[in-house]
Amino acid sequence: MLTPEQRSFYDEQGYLIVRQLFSKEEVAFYKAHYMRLRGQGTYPGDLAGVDVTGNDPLKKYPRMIHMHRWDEVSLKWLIDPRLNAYLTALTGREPYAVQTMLYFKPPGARGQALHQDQYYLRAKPGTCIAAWMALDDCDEENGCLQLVPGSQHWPVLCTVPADTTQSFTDVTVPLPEGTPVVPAIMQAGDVLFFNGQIVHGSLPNRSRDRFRRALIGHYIEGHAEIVARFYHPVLRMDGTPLELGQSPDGSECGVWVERDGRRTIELAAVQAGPGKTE
Ligand SMILES: O=C(O)CCC(=O)C(=O)O
Repeated sequence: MLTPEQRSFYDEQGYLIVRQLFSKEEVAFYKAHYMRLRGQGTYPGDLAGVDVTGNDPLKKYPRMIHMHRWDEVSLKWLIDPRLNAYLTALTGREPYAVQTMLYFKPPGARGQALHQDQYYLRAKPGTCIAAWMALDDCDEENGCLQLVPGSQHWPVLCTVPADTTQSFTDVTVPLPEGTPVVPAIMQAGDVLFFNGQIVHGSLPNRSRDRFRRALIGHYIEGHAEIVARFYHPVLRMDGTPLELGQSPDGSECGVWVERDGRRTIELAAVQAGPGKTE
C-alpha cells in the first residue's frame, strides 16, 4: 500500500499525509460520536490546558485522552488495519498502540506549541509515531498542524517556556531563526503520520466558526522495550495488552550551539520528564 514515493517522502521529511484513508461517512460518524461523548460529561484526563480564563473555548471543549481505555469505538480506530498497514510499512515492524486523543479545537481555541512527542513518550529503543486524522478540513486559519521537515533526525531538545496565550501547553522547543515550519493542509479523512522526534505543533484557531477536530493515535516502534508510565498498558495491534518496562523519568536533551558558523545540536543535560502528560 505504501508507494516508493510515499516511502522516500517520509524518510526525507519525517511525515506523510495519506489522503482520504477514511471515508466521509466514517468521518461523519466519528464527529457525531465524539461530540455526543463530549456533551455527555467529563472523562478521566480531560484537559483544557494551562492558564484557562473564564471565556477560554477550551473550557467548553477540553481535549479527551486515552478514550480507547473506556470507549470501544476509539479502541477499534486505534488498531484499525489501515492505520496498522501504514505504521508497519513506515517503521518496518508492527508497532504497539499506547494513546488516543481527541482535539476539538473550537474557533478561538489556543494551539499547542512546537514540541516533540518523544519528549513525553520516551520510547526506547527507537521512537514513537503518530497517526493524526483530520475530522474537519484544516488549514492555517483554523490551526492545522505544522511541522519542521527533517527534524526527525534531531535528538529530543531541551524545552523552554511557551507563550501560553497561544498554546494550551507551557513548554516548547527553540528553533534557529529561519527554520522552515510547514503547514499540513488536510481534508477530513486524511491521515498524517509523523515520526516521534519531529518538531510539530499548531497555532490558535483564528476562524470565526470552523472547528478543527482531530482524532489522534500514538504508537511506539515494535522493538521498543520501555515507554513512560503514563502510556501503560501498552497494546498490540490486535488490542491485547503486553508488558513493557517503564522509561526513567527524565532524559538527555539537546541544545543549539554554533560550530564553525553553523547551528548544530549538542546533547547538554538530562531534563526532568514533563511531570504531567502532553
Ligand atoms: O493537534 C494538535 O494541534 C497537536 C497534536 C499533537 O501535537 C500531537 O498529537 O502530538
